[in-house]
Amino acid sequence: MFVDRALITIKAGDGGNGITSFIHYKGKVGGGPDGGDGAKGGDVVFVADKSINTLVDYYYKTKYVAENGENGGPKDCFGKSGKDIVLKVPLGTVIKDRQTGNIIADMFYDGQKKVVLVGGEGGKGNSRFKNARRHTPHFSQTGEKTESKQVILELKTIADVGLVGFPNVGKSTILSKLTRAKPKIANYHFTTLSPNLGICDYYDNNFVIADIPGLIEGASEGAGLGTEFLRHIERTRMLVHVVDISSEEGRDAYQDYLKINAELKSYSKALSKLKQIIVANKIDVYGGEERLKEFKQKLGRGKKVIPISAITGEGLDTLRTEIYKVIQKLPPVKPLEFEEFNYEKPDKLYYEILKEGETFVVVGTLVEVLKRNVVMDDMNSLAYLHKVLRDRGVINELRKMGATDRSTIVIGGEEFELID
Ligand SMILES: Nc1nc2c(ncn2[C@@H]2O[C@H](COP(=O)(O)OP(=O)(O)OP(=O)(O)O)[C@@H](O)[C@H]2O)c(=O)[nH]1
Ligand SMILES: [Mg+2]
Repeated sequence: MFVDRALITIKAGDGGNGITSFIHYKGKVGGGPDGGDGAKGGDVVFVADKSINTLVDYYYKTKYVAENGENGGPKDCFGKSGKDIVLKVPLGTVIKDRQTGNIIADMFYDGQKKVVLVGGEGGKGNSRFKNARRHTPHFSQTGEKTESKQVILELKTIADVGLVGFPNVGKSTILSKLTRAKPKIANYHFTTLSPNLGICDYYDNNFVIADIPGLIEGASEGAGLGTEFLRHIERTRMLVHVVDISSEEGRDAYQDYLKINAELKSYSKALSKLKQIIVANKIDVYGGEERLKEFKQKLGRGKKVIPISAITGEGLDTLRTEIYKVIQKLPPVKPLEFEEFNYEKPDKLYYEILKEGETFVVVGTLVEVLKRNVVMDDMNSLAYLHKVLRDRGVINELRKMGATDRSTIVIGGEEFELID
């Protein structure tokens, strides 16, 4: 089954907890602290892999959770880090945040890697809180917890050329003749239900052609197969617009041409602006030459038409050369241009207060940030520290937990008194 869109839930691993523990010697009590740190949780990583061409795996399995970090152990044992979870996706997969629709990554290059969710940090064990004055800290830090997220995976095929046209005009037949691809071909509408890709050799060069399901009038309103699959030619460099010149289906090639262009335009302005090569297929059918003349007349002088017969092979060499000539002048296929969206850790400035008697230790990422930004023997810097603690609610929280002016407040290894 071909799946080109999936909604999945991902979660990075939680950080393991640090533990509180003391050294035990045989027959001796009162050993120092030896509680080890908890370990970091695993990340959620996406990797683009050219050997995959559908998102079908993500249709069947929709929840992906990285391993949690282990808790610390006694004897200063650190926990084991949680394993990352690696999700392989086809080239051209766009990862979006479900909630905002923001683009997180365009997995464009083979082997491209993107860490979408970072595992939680491990908590510190009690041996980390020992200092000259505090020999036996009875507290340790919990690991950082992570949140699950929903992401949308959307495949935007990477190809140089896109084949567009009504159903049954011979798009898949053309692909099968220009490349080694073997798409399904049949004399009915909507034979092609999902994109087919093929590589067309041109001397020492080659280019990739994408064949997509046929479009019909009103596709943008959901008629036929709708326009969803146009996503697969959105990033092509040019289009080959195929019309059926046989009129076997009683349709007029020129009207078809106008209708397809209108559908492209209502889907996306950018798509409708792509350079097109107009191809009149099935020229082998009786009366083809005459209808070709008529078609050209209606199109007007400025427009070039390449008549071909995908069945007999007539005109295919000309078409191949023409495509090559056009794409050579066009910029290569590029990844999407977008403002990259990254998930913030939920508790980027999180803190926790650990209490032991009259000592209160503030720990967490907030403290790490402060440690980097505050110079302890500078008055201005200390005023800043105080302001941050007040604004972040740390001082209120300390009061609530029973801290008084006589308490010792430990922040980043430094001791303070509580002032409002
Ligand atoms: N006589 C003639 N028949 C052709 C030619 N090219 C394709 N056909 C026939 O037209 C029918 C449709 O061909 P496909 O290649 O499946 O058409 P398509 O545009 O891919 O159709 P959808 O996938 O349904 O959109 C088949 O029966 C082909 O054999 C041609 O040059 N001449
Ligand atoms: Mg087809």
